[in-house]
Amino acid sequence: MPTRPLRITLEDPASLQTGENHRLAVIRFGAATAVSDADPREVTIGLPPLDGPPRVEIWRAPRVDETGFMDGIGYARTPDVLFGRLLITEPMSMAGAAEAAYLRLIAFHRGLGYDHLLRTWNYFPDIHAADDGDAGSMLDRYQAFCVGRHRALVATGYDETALPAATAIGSQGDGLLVYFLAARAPGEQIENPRQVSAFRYPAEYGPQSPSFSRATLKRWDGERPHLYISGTASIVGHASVHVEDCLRQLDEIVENLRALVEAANARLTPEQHIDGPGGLSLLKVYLREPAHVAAVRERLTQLVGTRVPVLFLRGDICRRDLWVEIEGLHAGTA
Ligand code: 3EB
Repeated sequence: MPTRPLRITLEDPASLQTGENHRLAVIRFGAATAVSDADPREVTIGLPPLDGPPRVEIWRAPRVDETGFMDGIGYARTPDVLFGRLLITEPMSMAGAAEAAYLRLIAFHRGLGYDHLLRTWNYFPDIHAADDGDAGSMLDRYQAFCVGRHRALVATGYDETALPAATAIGSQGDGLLVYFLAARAPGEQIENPRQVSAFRYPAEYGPQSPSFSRATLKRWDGERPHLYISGTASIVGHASVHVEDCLRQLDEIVENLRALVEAANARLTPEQHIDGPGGLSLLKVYLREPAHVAAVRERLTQLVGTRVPVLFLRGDICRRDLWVEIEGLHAGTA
């Protein structure tokens, strides 16, 4: 029996008809992070859109079996995949919040029998601020997030070969927002030959290397494969390159995206090959400095063309010397 994957598209908010029951998730972008108490599928990320008409990200599936809330996690599921989201606003250290969030979400996705985490998104404010939790800690909040996430992954028996692709970006508004896609059947971890795997970064970037894979390739019976690409920055090896030069960082990111798509294609038959990055179904561009958006848009169009929908958002990249980061999805209707 063919599986029935989700599709992820950027749309005019007016296309959100009420009562539509094929929706798995609705992701909005605004001034402050918020989740809906009424609809477990809805989240707003505190990442102000920078350019273009209003857009909402909609995940749809042919059949959504159930939506609900469990242990404070809003979710929706199909026979094959599970969307879930949680927002932690209780005052805690960042390490404590990340550990609590991941312990809860892992217990939750496993409890429902969707054992494989394919992709996570992580947003929290003041990403460069000192973590105020652990007394005497010299960590910033991103480094502390990595510590807490890793603690939860170790406690629940995750190993390096099962790490999901991820994004972690500094947002606006209270709390740690995590949302994720899990599945009954595993995806395949893709690493970037131009970069050291994030989970093997040396200690100069923080006491705990970040627990994510560069991309997840997900095949579906009788359907085109999906590729979920992590937030990708101007990093070669493990070093930030072209620091404080936004357009050169963009060039390097596009090279990284090309390398990732190539690494994924090496696992696929020629008929299944993904045309990327210009043929992906969505690019999300995170920019530290709003004033850079026009130049970045122009250069990105030169590099990848006009076919792929692109969303520009104001957010903080986890290393201060990086000004732009791009994530990519190949999960559309084509
Ligand atoms: C990097 O490549 C840039 O900690 O989950 C990108 C994507 C980054 C995900 C994460 C961090 C994360 O190291 C930062």
